[in-house]
Amino acid sequence: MGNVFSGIFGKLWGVNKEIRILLLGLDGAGKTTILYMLQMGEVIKTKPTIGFNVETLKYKNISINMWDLGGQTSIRPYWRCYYADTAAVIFVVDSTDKERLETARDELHTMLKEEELSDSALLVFANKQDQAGALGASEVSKALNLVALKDRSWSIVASSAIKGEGLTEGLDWLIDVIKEEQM
Ligand SMILES: Nc1nc2c(ncn2[C@@H]2O[C@H](COP(=O)(O)OP(=O)(O)O)[C@@H](O)[C@H]2O)c(=O)[nH]1
Ligand SMILES: [Mg+2]
Repeated sequence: MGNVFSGIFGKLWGVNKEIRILLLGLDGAGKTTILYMLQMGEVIKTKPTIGFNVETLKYKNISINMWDLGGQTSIRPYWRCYYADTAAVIFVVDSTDKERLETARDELHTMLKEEELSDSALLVFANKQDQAGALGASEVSKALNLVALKDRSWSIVASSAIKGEGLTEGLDWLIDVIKEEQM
């Protein structure tokens, strides 16, 4: 029986599957730029996000509701209001912002302790790789202490949102993991 059902659902997956992904990270990391680069393929002029932006992206037959939540200190406590039913978190880091990597690490690990995110996959973008002095993905990974993450699929991808580099590579990985884990 299990096989019959998973077979049917497996076929349905590509047809009308809708998933929710959250874009999180400190303010200025590049979340909004990534959202609109993925959706429209172009760089838009961003303003600090107060509240959130949400866009629906069609990607590989899947409808992704991508929520870009404001990252300022004062609004970070509200991130948790959006955690339910989240297939994945994309955590964006400004790889040039060395002073705030520790803050980013703390926010990330605090967030991942939430019960509602226990099944969510994690993709980290080590963003702004086009900038001189940007830390590489492995250095950002170390600073965020990603190896400490247990029982979770995670990956880190070097990206430049304004050049559009690394974004689809990251999203490809994420969608494959979500498909595997939810089928
Ligand atoms: N050089 C560079 N600048 C970026 C990149 N991604 C975002 N930015 C810039 O960083 C600033 C903050 O980006 P934004 O998307 O608003 O960050 P958010 O607060 O995380 O939503 C903007 O001036 C963006 O143009 C990137 O990959 N490289
Ligand atoms: Mg923003």
